[in-house]
Amino acid sequence: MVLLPYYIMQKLTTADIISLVNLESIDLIGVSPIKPLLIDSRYEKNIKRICPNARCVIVFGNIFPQSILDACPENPRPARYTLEALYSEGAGICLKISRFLEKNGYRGVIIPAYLPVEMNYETFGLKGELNLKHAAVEAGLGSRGKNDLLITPNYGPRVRLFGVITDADLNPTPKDSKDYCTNCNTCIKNCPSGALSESGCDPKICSPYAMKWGLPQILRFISELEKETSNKDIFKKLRGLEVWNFWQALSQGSYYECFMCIQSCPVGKIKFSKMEHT
Ligand code: B12
Repeated sequence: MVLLPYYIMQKLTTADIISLVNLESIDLIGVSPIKPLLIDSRYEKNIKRICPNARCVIVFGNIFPQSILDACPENPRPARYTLEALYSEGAGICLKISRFLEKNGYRGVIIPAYLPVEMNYETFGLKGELNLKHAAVEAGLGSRGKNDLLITPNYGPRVRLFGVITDADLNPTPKDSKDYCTNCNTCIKNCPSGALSESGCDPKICSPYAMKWGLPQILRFISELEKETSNKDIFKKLRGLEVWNFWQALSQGSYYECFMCIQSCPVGKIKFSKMEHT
């Protein structure tokens, strides 16, 4: 048996990371310098703590297949299932990047792409370790659209984003100055909750509507339960379909039932041939 040394300190390049990730069929990848992302003291303190001497963020996106999104809102279950698969796929690739960086003597800290987020009364769990949309814009993956999402030239907003912070001195990929949002307002017109407007997305409106079986709805359910006066009615509610749906969302980890701001965007949309029934 040959025991290889765990790591060899080596100069890494952005091309090394791109070729590692290309093997995973990821074609949306870039590197953002860390500095422009530290827009407030919270991010600054946090990044110092999780990755001392952080220099940049490797950011990539995996594609959310459009046909699955097109099945919403009639049936959001395939999209809910796919979302979890996308997050697992991305997490696996982040792990590969992190291990690769460590083998070369550098830190590689994965930014949670979704949950967990820090829970406090200031941000109400609505702020990530780092803003991945911001990182993606800085790395040249696309531009910020009216739907408040990253719009990429080829897939529109139909990409999930992932990031690994590192102290390796990688060359940033150039920022793209083009605006890919066509300003057609389709996303605003199609937002069923009214959360989207010219001034962006209001998370207080989006969250309870889109996360149909998430925390805001669990809290509403509990406060309705508190109003019940008889034990019989309490138990009836506890055995009802809402609790089954909460159980399903909690055990599978998918809470979103609305994807309209992603689905409705015309940028990069595939025109599928019409289905013919004979
Ligand atoms: C918290 C969160 C939410 C919250 C709050 C949303 C919000 N507006 O931030 C809720 C639950 C509502 C939510 C909803 C959704 N989310 Co969300 N969410 C996150 C999470 C975990 C953190 C985001 C964060 O830190 N926001 C903090 C606030 C302050 O940031 P901000 O809104 O960007 O505000 C700043 C900017 O507006 C900035 N700003 C304004 N204009 C511009 C322009 C540029 C160029 C820049 C750089 C900055 C900038 O100034 C503000 C102050 O800092 C990220 C993952 C991550 N770590 O990034 C995913 C993430 C942003 N969500 C995502 C998605 C897809 C969704 C949903 C579509 C859910 C779904 N059904 O799948 C909806 C879309 C809502 C919408 N249209 O915006 C994706 C976006 C992918 C993409 N292509 O852009 C992410 C990146 C998850 C991922 N890993 O892919 N989300």
